[in-house]
Amino acid sequence: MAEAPLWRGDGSVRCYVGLGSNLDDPILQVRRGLTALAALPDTMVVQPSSLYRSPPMGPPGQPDYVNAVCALATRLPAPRLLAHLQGIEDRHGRVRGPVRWGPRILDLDLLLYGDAELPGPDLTVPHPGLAERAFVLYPLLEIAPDLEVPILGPIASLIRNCPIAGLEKIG
Ligand code: A4P
Ligand code: MG
Repeated sequence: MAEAPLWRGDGSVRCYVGLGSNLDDPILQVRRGLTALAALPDTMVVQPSSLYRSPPMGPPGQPDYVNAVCALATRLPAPRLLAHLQGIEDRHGRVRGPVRWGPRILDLDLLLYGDAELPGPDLTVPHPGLAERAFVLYPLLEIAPDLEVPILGPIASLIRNCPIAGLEKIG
């Protein structure tokens, strides 16, 4: 699908946000997350992906996840954008528990910010683990099949090395 002609030449940055939820009606939570992204200041939604269901990566015994990615055009600097994403998580009732990769109502990760390579730890871009996560790569492929991921290479190559591993498109 052709990208909308948003803010061409005005200094906005194309970035990609990953959304995930496996608590409290995950489909609704991801939809609410997409709505909240559309309301961010100095930012426009370029294209959301379909929603996908996937088995949990991390501790077993938690519900399946619903995931999506969304392309944005933003004039926010990356740290400001991350702060806004964390604000959305908090307003949606996200509780940061002690368990790594434990269940969550809404998780928003900044996957890519233009061509930026940011080493973290408060903000690592490209998002660590992106290349191993089917629930990130397949939705990205859907909305940006020609995407060149900084450091890692073309999305089509990354997909070839990432089994779909139970990921299912749910619309
Ligand atoms: N941080 C650094 N870089 C970034 C970035 N690019 N985007 C820092 C977002 N945050 C970034 O994040 C922990 C810290 O990472 C923050 O302080 C931030 O400054 P968090 O959201 O508080 O905690 P988290 O999400 O539990 O941590 P983590 O390790 O980033 O988890 P992930 O990578 O988000 O994975 N299984 C399926 N099927 N689908 C999923 O979506 N998600 C997770 C969480 C586990 N299993 C999953 C899924
Ligand atoms: Mg996270």
